[in-house]
Amino acid sequence: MSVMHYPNRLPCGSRFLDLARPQVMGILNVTPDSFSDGGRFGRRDAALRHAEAMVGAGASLIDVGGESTRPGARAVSPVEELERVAPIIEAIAAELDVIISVDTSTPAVMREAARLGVGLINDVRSLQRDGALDAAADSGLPVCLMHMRGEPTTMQQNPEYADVLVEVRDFLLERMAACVAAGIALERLILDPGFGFAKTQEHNLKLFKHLQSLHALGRPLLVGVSRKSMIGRALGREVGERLSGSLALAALAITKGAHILRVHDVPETVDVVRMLAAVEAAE
Ligand code: 7PM
Repeated sequence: MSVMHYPNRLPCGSRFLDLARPQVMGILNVTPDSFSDGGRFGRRDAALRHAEAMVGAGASLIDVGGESTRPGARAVSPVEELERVAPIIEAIAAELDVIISVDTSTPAVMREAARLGVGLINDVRSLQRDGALDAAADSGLPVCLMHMRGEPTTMQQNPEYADVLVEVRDFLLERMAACVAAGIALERLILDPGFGFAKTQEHNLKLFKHLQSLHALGRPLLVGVSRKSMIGRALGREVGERLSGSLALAALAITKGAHILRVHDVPETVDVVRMLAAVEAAE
């Protein structure tokens, strides 16, 4: 038999991501407000234990983020961001069999994270910072491009779109072209509509309803809606009460062809993925 072609296996550093079935990305925030007890080493161990639990529950990716993208959050220096994420990335790379994703817009963090063994760059700013395209290109890693307008601090101040679907698609197309021009092949790109980033409730719901239209861009889709305000607004639930809404959207995202779900609640989301797969496997 000749060498098989695996169009659904995305190379992520030393590992492969199977895009033939939906994959769960577990969120690991390493901002000072998370894992705050126990000082620096206590934080690293707590983060590692949380990552380990998510991997054990079936996450194939762990998204490590050190810059809070929260509206109104204080800007973090590249050094501070690196001091937060580097020890966690090192610990996960040494201890766990999982693809590490780094949630960053900072070129220096991309370069160092690639050296430490991450398999994916997840940038909510779609490599628009100075030097980010080159840093990502040099890493050789796949990149998740996410739609956002403006900056997290101000993005929710009256976002307006003539047609949110068209504008999200055109933005992603423009960033895809910028990546190709910088030497990042299309085959390395993952796309994300950026739920909750510079969007009203109506924008978020419309984007979700028509998620399938983004398949026209020809690349795998990542969806991040876990515990977000769009669930809070639709259901009138505080952030700690959004699991059912998150799982409903996880099931719907898979039904609409999403490839990667970025979530807080890994065991529950993996059950959703497995339940849908069981039904799909029937005659
Ligand atoms: C406050 C507001 C805290 C928003 C955290 C967030 C996404 C992401 C984030 C996403 C990709 C969250 C977000 N969201 N990366 N990073 N897609 N690719 O709720 O939707 O986790 S941060």
